[in-house]
Amino acid sequence: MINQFINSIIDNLNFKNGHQVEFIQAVKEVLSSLKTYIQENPYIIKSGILERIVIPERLIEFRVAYQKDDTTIDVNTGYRVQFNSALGPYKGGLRFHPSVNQSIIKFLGFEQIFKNSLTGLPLGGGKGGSDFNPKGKSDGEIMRFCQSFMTELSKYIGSNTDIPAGDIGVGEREIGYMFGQYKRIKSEFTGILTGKSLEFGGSLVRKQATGYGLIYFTKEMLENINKQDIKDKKIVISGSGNVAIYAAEKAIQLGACVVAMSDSSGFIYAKNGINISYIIDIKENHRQRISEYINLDNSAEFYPASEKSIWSIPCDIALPCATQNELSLKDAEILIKNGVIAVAEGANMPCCEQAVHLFLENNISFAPGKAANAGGVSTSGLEMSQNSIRDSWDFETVDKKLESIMKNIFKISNDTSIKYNNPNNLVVGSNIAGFHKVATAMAKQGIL
Ligand code: NDP
Ligand code: 2IT
Repeated sequence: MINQFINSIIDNLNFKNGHQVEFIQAVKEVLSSLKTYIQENPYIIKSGILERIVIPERLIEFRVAYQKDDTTIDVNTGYRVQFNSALGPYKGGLRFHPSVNQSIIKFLGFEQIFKNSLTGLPLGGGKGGSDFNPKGKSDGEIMRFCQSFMTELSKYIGSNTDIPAGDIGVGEREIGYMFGQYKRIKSEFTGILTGKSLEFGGSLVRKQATGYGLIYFTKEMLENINKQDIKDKKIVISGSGNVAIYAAEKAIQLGACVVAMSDSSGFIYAKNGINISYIIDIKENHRQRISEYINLDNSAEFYPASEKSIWSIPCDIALPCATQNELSLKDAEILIKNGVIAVAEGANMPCCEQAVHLFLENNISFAPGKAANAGGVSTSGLEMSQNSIRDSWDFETVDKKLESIMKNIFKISNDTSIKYNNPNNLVVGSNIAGFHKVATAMAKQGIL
């Protein structure tokens, strides 16, 4: 009966949005965790919670044009999905990547609802971005794109309405240009974006937050489930952007050894451990490709993406921190064969559905993204608090709050997995825990 009900919601989505494969993948993953919860809570069906929660409150799509340095015109599509505001103003990042479309934005926005709920902060779920490709663009082109994007987006956001932040292709530089344009249009200096520079309302630790939070969560999971320490563990991290870099930095601080990192061109393998300051220099200071690393450390090797998968490198812990569906069933089989004991998602939905099932079947500790990578948005919430009270907290204060939020997310996900007869299954635990608060709030706010 419950199965049939859930299937009918997914069938209906497939009928309307069958081409939005990432969105449907994300919805299926959440809904299939909720069976026992729905059985015990008839209000879910009575209040039409599932039928409503899978439809965004609003989806905005707009044209973003700007002039390139060579005077030609580059035309892109911009998006903002305002998915669910039951718990607070819409909150979630902006992604600039050529693969961005409605499906990607809706899957990210849907995930964000439950992630933000898990943080315990008053944040609704949203996401946005553009199919704009920042690679190879000059600083002037990036600025003009960001200004054009914000000219339109400014109509729909506000510090009590919707507060975007960064994601793939959007970091401190882009947030700065967008903040400047918003301020210029509205004559208003408010915290409408998070991830700002420290000089104008940014929070200490926001840059490090997703990566550090991922490691705080992984440490907690290892200690509680595996009864092991992160120290001396061999770690493979995909990506070399914001999340990957600071996950590596914190893991190394805690005595782990990060042996491989990647970008879309391939991966580097340094069997005695990567020197993260070289990666920061290559990626943050020079915006270069990861293969540059072998010029700084001649014991390291580079493998092009077309030749070998980063997941073929044996490790104790795998941290996919690049993009959705980057870790396939085949990759999962190889990781398990090579003795992996834990996998934690720094990216959003990086492990394909079958890979997740295989990890769970093989009792590999698995931390789903909406729990494990929630440190970024949590610290965005802390940035909003500081902006509201016109104050700024020191590094240690914010870092301690982040660590305590991550420990709490682990605890509620783990406790919920036990309560719903799926001990150690943090997919079920985090989905039910995140869903419970949003669904209860929706029911109490009436049929909207
Ligand atoms: P960045 O843009 O800083 O870095 C992205 C990294 O992933 C780069 O190394 C990039 O390589 C690689 N990558 C991106 N797309 C692809 C692709 N299609 N194939 C292969 N490699 C790819 O982004 P972030 O580090 O901020 O984000 C990484 C992931 O973490 C995303 O899934 C994001 O949604 C998620 N996330 C981010 C948070 C944040 O606070 N920033 C918070 C929570 C989750 P290349 O440069 O070659 O493209
Ligand atoms: O996926 C995410 O949680 C983010 N990109 C961060 C969102 C935020 O609002 O800080």
